[in-house]
Amino acid sequence: MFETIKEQPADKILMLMQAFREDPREDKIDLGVGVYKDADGNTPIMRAIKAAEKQLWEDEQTKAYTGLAGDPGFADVMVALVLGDAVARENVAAAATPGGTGAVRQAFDMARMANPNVRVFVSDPTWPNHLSILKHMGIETVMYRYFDNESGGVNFDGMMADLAQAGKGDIVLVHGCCHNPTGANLNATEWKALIDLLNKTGATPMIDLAYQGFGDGLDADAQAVRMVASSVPECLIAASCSKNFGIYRERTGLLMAVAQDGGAKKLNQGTLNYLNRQNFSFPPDHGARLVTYVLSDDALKAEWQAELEEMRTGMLALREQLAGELQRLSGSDRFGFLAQHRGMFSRLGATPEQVETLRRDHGVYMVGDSRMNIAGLNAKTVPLLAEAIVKSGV
Ligand code: PLP
Ligand code: TYF
Repeated sequence: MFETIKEQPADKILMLMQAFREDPREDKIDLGVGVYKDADGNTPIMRAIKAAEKQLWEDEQTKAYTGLAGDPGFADVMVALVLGDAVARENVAAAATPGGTGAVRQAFDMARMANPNVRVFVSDPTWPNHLSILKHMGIETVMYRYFDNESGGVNFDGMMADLAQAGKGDIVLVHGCCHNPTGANLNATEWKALIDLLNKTGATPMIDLAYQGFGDGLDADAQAVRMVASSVPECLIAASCSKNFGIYRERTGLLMAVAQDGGAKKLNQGTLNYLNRQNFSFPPDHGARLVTYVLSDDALKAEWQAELEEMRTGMLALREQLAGELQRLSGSDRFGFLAQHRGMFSRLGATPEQVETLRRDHGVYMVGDSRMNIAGLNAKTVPLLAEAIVKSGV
């Protein structure tokens, strides 16, 4: 029977990872998959996580099942980290999920339970997995204009015009900060205007928050999410702990359903529990427990924040250096957007042919749409990349 299944397209980002590994060149540069790397190209276990693991090994007495929504302590610390005091805790239903991806998937599921004909509006471009999960689920997807290739910023007027077409029963998916794949984000005024539009149309926002702490800081990166959650009647938030806690393979995420009507929490919590049960029963616990340890202990939390800040400011410095080198070599300011972008990624704006030239002639691996993982650079490779970019005619 299996032969009736069509071959599925491979994940382009993961294919690129494989191609990089197989390239024998010593001076190759990996700007592919979105994993943080230090100046030596390593993805270390964060200090606070290592300490929490040691403590957990000492403390943990059982590995019996948790609840369907995971450990309630995890939901509490994560709701506080993401939402601060923008929304009353009793208005937030939350369930642990396998990574941010699990939260995204369950959010789509919940939206479809609410409206079998739901349309999901996604930015053009967006994280490819958004599109592939929606396609797999058979959910109608509508692209809204987002990235402006000319300026390297957001085409906000286009975005607003397209989102005016969304209505009640539709989902508008936005990236809470550090847009993947472009690095271009809305400013506070634009967020405010977007919220007004959502309230006017009645469409429900869904916020994917996978990089809190990688852009302008932990609180600054949550500002938009908090503004949205406190200003619309309902929203969904899919938070990932993979990047900001460096626990990618532990599969740690949280799906939140926020409703201004506190009475809705019981129903929403039941829905989130139900969805977990249909898909995998109990969510993974190890990563969630590490996050709970770190966020519940002042010393561990301070250590984690300090290391996250080192990572964040390191990426910002690389952005500045790259924009500066490119200005020097190209004699123009047209790459200035690289310093304005936030998070791990920037879309360079190169053609597929130029991306291929960069790979073939210079050993520079970026995703086909010219997305670069800034954390794949260090102070020594930035000038090499800048030279390769200019030589490739970008
Ligand atoms: N959403 C976006 C936009 C991402 O870039 C990622 C990245 O890894 C995720 C969600 C979820 O990641 P994970 O499932 O590893 O937590
Ligand atoms: O966009 C990225 O590179 C990260 C990591 O199927 C990732 O979000 C890449 C591909 C994938 C899952 C995660």
